Amino acid sequence: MDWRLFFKRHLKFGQKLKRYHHGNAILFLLLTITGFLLFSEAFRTGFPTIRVMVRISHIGLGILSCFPFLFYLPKMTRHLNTLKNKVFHRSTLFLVLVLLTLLISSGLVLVFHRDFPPFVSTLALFIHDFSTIVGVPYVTYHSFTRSRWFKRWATPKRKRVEKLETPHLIEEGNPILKRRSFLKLTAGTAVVLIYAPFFMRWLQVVMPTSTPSTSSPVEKGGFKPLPHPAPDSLPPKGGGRSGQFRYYTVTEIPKLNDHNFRFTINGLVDHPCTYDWNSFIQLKRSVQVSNFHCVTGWNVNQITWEGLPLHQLLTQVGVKPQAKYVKFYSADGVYTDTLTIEQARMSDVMVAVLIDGKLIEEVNGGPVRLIVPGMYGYKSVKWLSRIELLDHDQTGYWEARGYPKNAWVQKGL
Ligand SMILES: Nc1nc2c(c(=O)[nH]1)N[C@H]1C(S)=C(S)[C@@H](COP(=O)(O)O)O[C@H]1N2
Ligand SMILES: [Mo]
Repeated sequence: MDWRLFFKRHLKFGQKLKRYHHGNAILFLLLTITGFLLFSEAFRTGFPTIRVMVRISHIGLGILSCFPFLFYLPKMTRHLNTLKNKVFHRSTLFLVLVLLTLLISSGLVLVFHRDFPPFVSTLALFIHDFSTIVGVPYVTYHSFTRSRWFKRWATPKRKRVEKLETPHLIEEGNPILKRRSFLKLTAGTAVVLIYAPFFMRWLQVVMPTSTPSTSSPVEKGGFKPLPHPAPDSLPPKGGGRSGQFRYYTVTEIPKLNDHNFRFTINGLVDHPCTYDWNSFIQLKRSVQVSNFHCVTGWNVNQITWEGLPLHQLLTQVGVKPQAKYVKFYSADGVYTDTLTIEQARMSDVMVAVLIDGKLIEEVNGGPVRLIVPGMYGYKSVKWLSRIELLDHDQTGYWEARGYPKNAWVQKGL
């Protein structure tokens, strides 16, 4: 890479193109790094405090990356003319431009996803992921095979001198081309192998799983007896959910079973109480169908939840007049969130136990999680173990780390 290109004035056409190309390459590298951090589970757990900062940098870099692209567009016709006879070049250029357009436009939709209907953000997230999973391996391959180092390696010294003197004939038997295409193929295979695990991981995230995992204690029968699904719950009244959860946790998944399970309501209430698994599943449940939205853009629709409406629980325990806030604790010992008492009394806020007629899976926050359908997912505490009524507000886990206090999915509520 020639750094001087960035500081020179009055560049020739080819040099200008090179400058955009290099600018693009640097931005793409930084976007890949920040994007990878945002996608990574380990980063969510390890560095939650800087997650929001990384998100802002990713968006800023994304906006910057529009510039080389915009500067290039008016020069595109002239560039294409110079590539008239290079079919391969033209098609890779086309691929790169399509990928960039997809990445930039879907990225913009994701930044402003509150202004779009949820299905648009689901689609934008899919496009953003997909163009990344295609684009990053391609760019890795491209930067490697175009590097000076690779070129030198692919062309033996003796031949390099020769090359200067006599132009090569492009024919099957040409040993240099043979060596080069062999090495390119090897590099290509290596790149595919390196990125395959990421691709598989992404597929797992977005594709509907036909067979639910049976590895967690929840499904292995760690919870007995199993709660009996209501007729509305199985078969699910909502017809079965559409879309995939992206399973998030900022801690290890807490190991829960029917022995150590406890569910407590205390604080400013008349009758504080703690339930064990047996008594908990005796509580009266109801069924609702609702959608789930994450602030990062994915949505799951038509979920049939069965559980305890929170307003009903609050009435049972008797809320003291001083109580103005309701705090939710996760059994992971770290994650908490708080609602105002008015929000907590909304009819669709639920302490959920069954999803589409089955006990909620461990990764999904089971056996008991909160759901607040009107707000972003970070209000929906997983592995819910305690509800406390308070007279003062407390900042939730992600809110303390930069997520907005206003978590309403619909703007203006
Ligand atoms: N205990 C706990 N609850 C949590 C989280 C978490 O990391 N830990 N993540 C929140 C966020 S940001 C979202 S979007 C949803 C994700 O739910 P899921 O992992 O079942 O998809 O859970 C919320 N509740
Ligand atoms: Mo989220």
